[in-house]
Amino acid sequence: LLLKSKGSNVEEVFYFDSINSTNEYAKEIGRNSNMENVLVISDIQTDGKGRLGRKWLSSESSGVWMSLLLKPNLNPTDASKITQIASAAIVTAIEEFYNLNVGIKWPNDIIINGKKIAGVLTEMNSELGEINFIVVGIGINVNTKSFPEEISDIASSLFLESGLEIDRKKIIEKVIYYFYKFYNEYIKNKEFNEVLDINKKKSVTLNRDVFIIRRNETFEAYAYDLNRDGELMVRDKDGKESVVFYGEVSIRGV
Ligand code: BTX
Repeated sequence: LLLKSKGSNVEEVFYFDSINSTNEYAKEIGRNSNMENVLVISDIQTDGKGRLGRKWLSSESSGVWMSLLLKPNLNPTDASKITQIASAAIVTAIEEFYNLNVGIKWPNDIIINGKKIAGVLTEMNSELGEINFIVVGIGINVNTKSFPEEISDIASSLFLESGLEIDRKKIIEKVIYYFYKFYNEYIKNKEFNEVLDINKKKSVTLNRDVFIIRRNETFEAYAYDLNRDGELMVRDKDGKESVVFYGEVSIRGV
């Protein structure tokens, strides 16, 4: 992999044939060393993770399963922007290789034709209001030919949607390239607009009714915008507007 020469900040790459979860491994490095900008990649994961304790199927080497360990000088409340940076990078990279219309289901799912082809899992370790490290995990179904029945209705791959088989290395390089392009813009220049624009333009969440799950209560609201920080703005039936936090939203029909 030419990751070090392609305009990325990656300092070290750990490559595995098989591992439980690249996020877990990257967190382990984060806890036990001062390294940063470390990329962990595995051909197969035996215990891939999604959000909220969910599982991410990655038992075949047909996808990209990777995690970046970052140590940004950011406020913990800004960590969610890293997810949006990753989503924007994935979409931009995919559209360079495939003639596909890629959508972002706010904030972390990448959707094509209504099916999930990639996801982002961002995990943060912070104390006393400071970030120790962030791990951003990226899973992309690249050349996957079929999915188990439990998820075959909701999951798809770039191959299944396009008929094209592409070397996973190319996808990895492009995603990392765009990730650092957007990340450096944000960390160094506090410039988040391009990422925000991509997240808005590609959103499959905006301009429709969504379900919000808040403190065990579910309500329906109209998602009308992302604010400057990339948070979802919704309007409920009484016209009351509020900001939705990560993990609170589930979108009907997608
Ligand atoms: P999520 O919680 O939004 O999505 C998880 C849900 O997606 C599952 O409950 C299941 O319904 C469905 N699903 C499971 N596997 C797949 C798949 N391969 N393709 C499409 N849909 C699936 C999304 O979580 C965040 C996923 C991040 C995965 C990366 S891989 C590298 C890194 N290491 C790790 O353990 N996780 C991240």
